[in-house]
Amino acid sequence: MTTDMTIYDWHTGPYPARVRIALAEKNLQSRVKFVSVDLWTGEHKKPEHLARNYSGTLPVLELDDGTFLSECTAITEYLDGLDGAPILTGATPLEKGMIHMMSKRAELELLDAISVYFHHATPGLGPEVELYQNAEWGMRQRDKAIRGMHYFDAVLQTRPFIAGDAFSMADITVIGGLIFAKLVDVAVPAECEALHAWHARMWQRPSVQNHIAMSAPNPS
Ligand code: GTS
Repeated sequence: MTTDMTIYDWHTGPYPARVRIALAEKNLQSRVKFVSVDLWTGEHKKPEHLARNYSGTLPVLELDDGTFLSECTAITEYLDGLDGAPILTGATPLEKGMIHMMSKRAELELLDAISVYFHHATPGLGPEVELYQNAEWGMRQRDKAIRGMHYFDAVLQTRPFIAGDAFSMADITVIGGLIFAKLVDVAVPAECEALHAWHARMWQRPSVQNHIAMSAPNPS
């Protein structure tokens, strides 16, 4: 099958993971060609990538007609709608509202907070890329992420998935948050039992397993 989409990303990145997992859930991988943009050398801040995405982040989806889509939520919406049978972003207005609310909350309270911690309170991507760092702000965001974990634990005590009774984009966003948390050694508190149980279930999903296998460091 010929590809009709290109994804610019970095294979171990937690945000790219969101789109890779969505692609696998939708069984669309064979339509996509992947192009690596090296975060560790700051390739994502160079003019060539800024022309794809003003914000200078990954991932970016390029369509065959040259249209660029960035932001994981927007890319997931697009992919989910491709076959007219959305399974990740909701079918009814209420499902859509809940999924977007919970996915945004997962960004604000967990994934983006961990990202700020990484960029501000650790060496991040190194001095060439991290031109401004504020360690105190980074540590506050780490605390925020841990509070977020407690919040999602409370949510999962009441329902099987982050936005309701079915797996959705909101679960994928929390998965991205926990992938990032693991990379930077921020552990899920032991008392968050519902979050731990959900995490174990999510890591059994073929889409997540596949991503983890693909993003494992090269043994050589
Ligand atoms: N809101 C954006 C989205 O949802 O796509 C955030 C994207 C983002 O921060 N991507 C990371 C990035 O480009 C990629 S990764 O950290 O997950 O690998 N970071 C580089 C930087 O300099 O911010």
